[in-house]
Amino acid sequence: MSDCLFCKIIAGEIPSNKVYEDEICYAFRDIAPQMPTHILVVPKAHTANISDAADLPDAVLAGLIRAIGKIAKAEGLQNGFRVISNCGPDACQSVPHLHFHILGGGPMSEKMA
Ligand code: DGP
Repeated sequence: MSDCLFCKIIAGEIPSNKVYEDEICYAFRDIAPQMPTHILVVPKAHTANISDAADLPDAVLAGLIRAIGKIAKAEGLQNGFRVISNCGPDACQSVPHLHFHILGGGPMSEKMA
């Protein structure tokens, strides 16, 4: 989508700190990290969020989860990490392109919201 921030990052039109890329997804460091490790994993195909993710092929959905696991290993998050995908206004989704936050690098609260 031409006016989508994350589509522009994937296309290299806006710079990003890339950590991983394959045919399905692109991953880069969050501009405002909330943990020592805070990475965004986004599908190259545009869809707004999980509510619309049924539009994506199963191979893309599976590929995203596989990529998250690979990235977490490569980042040394053996002690654990959290994966969050904000969906819609109640969850404060600010960028309407499906993305998964990988958060780690230290202990987190048991409380998730
Ligand atoms: P969410 O609130 O779940 O939609 O998360 C969007 C995240 O995207 C938020 O943590 C900040 C991050 N972000 C926004 N703009 C940019 C950008 O231009 N570059 C990078 N690297 N991250 C961004």
